[in-house]
Amino acid sequence: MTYRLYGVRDFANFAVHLALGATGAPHEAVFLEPEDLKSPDHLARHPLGMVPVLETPDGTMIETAAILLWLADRHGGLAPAPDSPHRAAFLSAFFFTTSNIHIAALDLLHPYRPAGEGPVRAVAEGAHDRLTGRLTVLEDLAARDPDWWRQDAPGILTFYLGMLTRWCAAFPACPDLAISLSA
Ligand SMILES: N[C@@H](CCC(=O)N[C@@H](CS)C(=O)NCC(=O)O)C(=O)O
Repeated sequence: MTYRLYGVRDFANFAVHLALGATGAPHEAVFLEPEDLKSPDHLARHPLGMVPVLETPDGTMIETAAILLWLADRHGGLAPAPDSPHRAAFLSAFFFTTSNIHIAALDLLHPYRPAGEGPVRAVAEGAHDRLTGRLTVLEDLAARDPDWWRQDAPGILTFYLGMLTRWCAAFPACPDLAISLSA
């Protein structure tokens, strides 16, 4: 079966698209417009009208982290295998990224969401500080067990983090609070 990935350009489907490409498995990407996400057709795929959505032989999947981990387990080579001694460190860093870094990135990109337009600057500055601190934590985790962090063999963590850091560099609501990729 050909995987079918539903997404919007530059939304969270980007990491899944990179992972699908790395598996070499047949896949197609269906790009929607943001205004299509709450259509009955898409709400039938995702109860909140979000992306990514991946159609697989085992059924329709939602949630970026779940999809990435499922692809890694199914196809191998994109993360330490369940019996690998590096699995524990990898899972810690992967879920640190999906929860702590992704959530902070959303506040940098959409600082009006928590409480409207009033505190936008304060929310964005707080997000920038949290991101800087949390990326430093991730660097410390990587230094402890760099096996899953090899640049010659990018995997699902690299794809996820690459997407998040690209967002934080390219799309912050306050341009002066962009996260520097070189830093
Ligand atoms: N926890 C979900 C979040 C997905 C998510 O936030 N998707 C955004 C795009 S990056 C979305 O679909 N936004 C459209 C909307 O909220 O209407 C996941 O990781 O898949």
